[in-house]
Amino acid sequence: MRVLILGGDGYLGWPTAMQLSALGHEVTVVDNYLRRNICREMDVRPLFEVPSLDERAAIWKEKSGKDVKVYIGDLMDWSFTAEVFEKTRPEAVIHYAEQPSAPYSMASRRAATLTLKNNLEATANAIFAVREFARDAHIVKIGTMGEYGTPNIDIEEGWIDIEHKGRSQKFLYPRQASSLYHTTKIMDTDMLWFYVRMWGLKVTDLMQGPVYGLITDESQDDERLFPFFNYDELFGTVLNRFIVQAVVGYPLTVYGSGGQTRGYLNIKDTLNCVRLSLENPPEKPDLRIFNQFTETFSVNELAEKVQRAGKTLGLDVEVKSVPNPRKEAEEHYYNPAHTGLLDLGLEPKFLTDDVMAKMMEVVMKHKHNIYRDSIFRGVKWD
Ligand code: USQ
Repeated sequence: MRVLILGGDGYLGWPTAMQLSALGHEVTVVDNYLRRNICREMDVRPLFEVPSLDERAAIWKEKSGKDVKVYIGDLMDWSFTAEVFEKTRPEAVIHYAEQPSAPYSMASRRAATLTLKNNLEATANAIFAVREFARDAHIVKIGTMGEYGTPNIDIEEGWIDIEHKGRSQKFLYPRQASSLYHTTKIMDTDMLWFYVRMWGLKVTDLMQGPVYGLITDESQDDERLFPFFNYDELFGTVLNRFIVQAVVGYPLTVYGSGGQTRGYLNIKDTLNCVRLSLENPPEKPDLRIFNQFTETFSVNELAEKVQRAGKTLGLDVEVKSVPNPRKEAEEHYYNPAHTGLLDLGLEPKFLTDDVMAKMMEVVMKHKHNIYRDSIFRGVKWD
């Protein structure tokens, strides 16, 4: 299949590109290095330097004999987007090309408008380009579980049947996010649903929880192919942060009372969820939604697990509650459905002590790079 990956430089984009290329798909990646540039601007650094996309494609070619085609440019620029789609004529488009940090989106007016513009315009241009150059392409979009927020009722998989005054209809499940970044993902979902109704697109919107992990099958024997791994407050997801904090002896930063519960998944499962969605496209025009996570944990549970795994490596891990910089419920009901991807054949890789210890071992090798000042900045939501 000709697959176009938007946002191919990121934490998930590059590992996805390698996996699909290894499976024999014809892969093209696009990126404008937005995440790298914001990291530089905000003085936060990935755990290890990551070669440019062109360099990584060359390393991958050397290892696998397979080509990954690279375009560097901005998807907010229509002429660039049109050129990429016209030359590629993708059969599937995987859309990761968004500013992915909730704290960054709340850091300033400039960061907020950048997030709004980038995320919505990239999505709109991708939709327009599919219509013009790849009419039958299946769009696989990364949304977020954060679109739903933490309602006091069970979370369904994207849709809910509403009965009202004796009549009923299926609607998008109610959404109420707790950051501007998450709100842009709600807007993306709405926009996709609108164009599914208008133009008959085929879309899979993956409501993904926070991802953890470092190594995927294609990068395990070559660190130059590792993903862009953040552990700072802005771009690091909580478990990745805790693993790095454990290694460098920084007390685990549990925000507030630590009862915040989310659905988590291993980066290897992200790749498999995306692959399964790709291999099983909707048969007719549709907005198909899957909740993409494998296990739910509270922040306190994660901290305890990291503390225990650290012990097996001789690390004395301290856990410390810090005043929560975010506005979010710290104690809440959380029961989201997640059967769609399991039904497609997902075999989850659960969070074991061994998985965490292996991550810690890799992080230890790069301990000298850890920039302690970036671990907690306290970006306040209000
Ligand atoms: N948290 C802490 N301590 C920390 C960092 C985070 O207690 O040092 C808490 C947060 O307050 C939150 C939970 O851990 O309650 C998860 O935080 P996170 O930073 O791992 O996740 P989040 O900001 O929601 O965003 C991440 C990704 C985002 C993705 C989202 C999925 O950055 O791109 O969409 O996870 S979800 O959370 O399900 O919306």
